Amino acid sequence: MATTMLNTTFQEQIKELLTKYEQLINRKNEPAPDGNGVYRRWKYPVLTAAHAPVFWRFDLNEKTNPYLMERQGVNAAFNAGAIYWQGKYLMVVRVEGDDRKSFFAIAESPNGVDQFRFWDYPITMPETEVPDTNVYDMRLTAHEDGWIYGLFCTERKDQTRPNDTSAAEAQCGIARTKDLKTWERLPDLITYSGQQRNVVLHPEFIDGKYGLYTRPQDGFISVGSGGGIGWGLTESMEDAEVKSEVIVDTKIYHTIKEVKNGQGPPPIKTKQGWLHLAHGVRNTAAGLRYVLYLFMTDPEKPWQITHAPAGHFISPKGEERVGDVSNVTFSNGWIVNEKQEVFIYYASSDTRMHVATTTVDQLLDYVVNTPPDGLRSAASVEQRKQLIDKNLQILNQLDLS
Ligand code: M1P
Repeated sequence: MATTMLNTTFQEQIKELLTKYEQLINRKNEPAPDGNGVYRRWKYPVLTAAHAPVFWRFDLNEKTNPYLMERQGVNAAFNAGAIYWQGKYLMVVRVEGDDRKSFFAIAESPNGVDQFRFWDYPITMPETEVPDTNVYDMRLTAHEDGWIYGLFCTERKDQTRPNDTSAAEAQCGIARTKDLKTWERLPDLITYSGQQRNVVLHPEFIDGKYGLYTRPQDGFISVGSGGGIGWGLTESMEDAEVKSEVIVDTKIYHTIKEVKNGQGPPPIKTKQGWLHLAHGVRNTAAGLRYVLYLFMTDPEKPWQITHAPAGHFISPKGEERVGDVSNVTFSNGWIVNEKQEVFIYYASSDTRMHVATTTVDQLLDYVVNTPPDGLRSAASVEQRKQLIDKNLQILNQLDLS
């Protein structure tokens, strides 16, 4: 086999790049101090643009790249779906190149909190007859039919507004796999709402049909008068069509989901009901603010909410607050392992991925015992006074000397 002779300096430069890369991948993560008892954030982001392999970005041939330039930069690694697969923690990451195009790539870790390493090649996602301009935010569902489905947003130019170069249309793309390597693309979801984003497949059949969490929206960014997390059924995923949607979780004035919301990953099944992670959006003078929240639905009727704690569960903190789209936390992937530990993968500011860890029991406690939104300041004060009353009684009995 012919080998390429590299000059020593060039080889040294490559080695340096690889050494720095390995240091990043092998950096040990540690729980951040001061958890809130509900979950624990971890100190370092679990994936960033710099985690993209050196050989994805640089041309390592001295003849064609004598300056060892980064030829195809990676801008961000965020909004990852997740799955526990053969004892490993896998994310299907939204990798965004410097050209603004997103693609999917799998990163794997032995423990869920560090050492995430991308597989050598990104996913080759087949296209439908109408090519996608951009694909992103995959939700992975290991369905009881035996397939792993990836539902994602497919974005294309809005052809009805040819003169507006930012007019886009979002719909739900669907693919499935058995090994996470070869993907079969299925036709896009048909619904009778204008556009769709944040569509998620429920993991179990409902009366022999597939259940989908939807997010009907009038426009590409704005959900308009519609919105909310919707729910609908389809007979098949091979020609998925939701004829009617009901709203599971609606937008509400002066809450964390006043402007829009969307289902995060597929819900987690527990004896008490389905645990849902979602994002809620409100407007501020500084632009939109995205936070994460939890709710629970009925074990038999996952479209009916049984518990809805008030407010956010995770909001952008510290460095998470800044990035390409600042003040955003977004999650479309979480993992429950055999010890009932939960790994919540969330992106900050459309830039990088983090993990927060907790357990199913802690999430259930949070969902069941956090008061719902009273929707008025006075109601919030009453809720807090009840807590203060109970606590002062306890504190008065404590011997703190
Ligand atoms: O920029 C924040 C998020 O905006 C969109 O989410 P939603 O449709 O709920 O507003 C998506 O583009 C998402 O990828 C992005 O993180």
